[in-house]
Amino acid sequence: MSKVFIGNREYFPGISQIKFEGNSSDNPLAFKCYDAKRMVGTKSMRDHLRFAICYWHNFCNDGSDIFGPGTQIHPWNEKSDPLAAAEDKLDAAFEFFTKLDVPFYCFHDVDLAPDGANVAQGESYLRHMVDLAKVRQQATGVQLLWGTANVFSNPRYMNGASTNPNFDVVAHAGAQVKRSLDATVALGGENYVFWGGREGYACLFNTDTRRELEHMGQFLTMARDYGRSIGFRGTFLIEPKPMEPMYHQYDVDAQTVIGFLRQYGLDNDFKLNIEANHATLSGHSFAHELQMSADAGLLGSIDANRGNAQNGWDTDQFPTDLHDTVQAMLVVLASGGLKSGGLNFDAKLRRESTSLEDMFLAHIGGMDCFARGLLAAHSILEKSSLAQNKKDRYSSFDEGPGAIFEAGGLTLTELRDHAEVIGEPELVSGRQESIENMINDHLFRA
Ligand code: XUL
Ligand code: CO
Repeated sequence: MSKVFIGNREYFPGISQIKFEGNSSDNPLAFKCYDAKRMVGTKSMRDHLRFAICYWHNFCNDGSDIFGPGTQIHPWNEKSDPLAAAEDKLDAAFEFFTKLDVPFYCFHDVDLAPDGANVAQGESYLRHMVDLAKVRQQATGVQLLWGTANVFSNPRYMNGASTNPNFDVVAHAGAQVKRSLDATVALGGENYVFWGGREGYACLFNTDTRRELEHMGQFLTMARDYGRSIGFRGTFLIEPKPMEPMYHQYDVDAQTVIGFLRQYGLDNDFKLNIEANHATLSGHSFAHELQMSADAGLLGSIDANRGNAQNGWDTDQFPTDLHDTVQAMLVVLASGGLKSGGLNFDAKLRRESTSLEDMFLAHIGGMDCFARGLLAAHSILEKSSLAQNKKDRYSSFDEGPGAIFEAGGLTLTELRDHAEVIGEPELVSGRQESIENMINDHLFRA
């Protein structure tokens, strides 16, 4: 591709297409491991990893936090007219996507277009931006991994969106989800995400939790039905998170969400979008949350980032921990791959990282980190005895009374009688240290 920007202006001058240069390269603006076309097993790295860039952290935020204003100056943010600024932002975004050569991107409705002064204006702004995005998708081949609605920033959502105690607010959330579903379908989005940003509570004693959860089930059912009625054939995703911004959020973790989806009969249409930093906020590991989702057949997609081990907040840092990515890719590969999901970098630059080049460096690092994780995980699954050892560990359930127990054919009394007959079982090592050493060995072979 000779020209990797769309409009008349280049927003990242001096940075050309990021290329794979291999492990020996010292060029910070090159991939050391991510080689899109390289085959790993039967699929290319590009198809295994299905990287996506998020709109919000890169093009909408400027480093501001609760203690001070933004530190990052963005050339796409110069115009005072919000629609004109949104158009510049779109061009900058597609230049960035193509220079990094990622296959996908993700957005909230209000990332792409200004919110508008009322429902109709918001819909019309979004339709305008969707038309422009469609042209840019066609010109570059970049596709939409998922769309979503931001139903947590506007002050009206301070007490939640679908779980708000005021029905009129629930209606506004409906309007935003409807326009976001329309946008996602118009752009061929493969998934549609619900992150329950303020679906929860700050005070248990002014909250009817039973009623709020029923409203959430009802709302998601309506969204599912509307999406299907306009031809959305992709996957709906729920992104668990236990807290931040609320003290308690209903979508605490994967197992809570799986139970909720089954209770409301939504588990044929919905899967989970697991975010690494949300997993650690809920007191679990990233790999644990992926495994729980995979076990339920509901692993949909991933928001790739990491937290900070010392403070535990949702710091949304770029993934750099190889252990995290190997463990994640072990679960992903063993469960059959990402299918229609992807690896969306829901990660932001540190407030102190103020150059536009930092955006590239952060994504290059994250992509290489997952590529290395992919290679190590593939090597472990191909060459080590990990899977066989796990299978062997449960072999007492493969035949005899164990198999009858699994099939539901034993009573508690028969279980007791078996214990009496066999006496004290022998202690069998779980060999955890051997597994941990083996993962490290494969990491440095990858
Ligand atoms: C917030 C978060 C969101 C969702 C989309 O913690 O992860 O950006 O991914 O609303
Ligand atoms: Co996220």
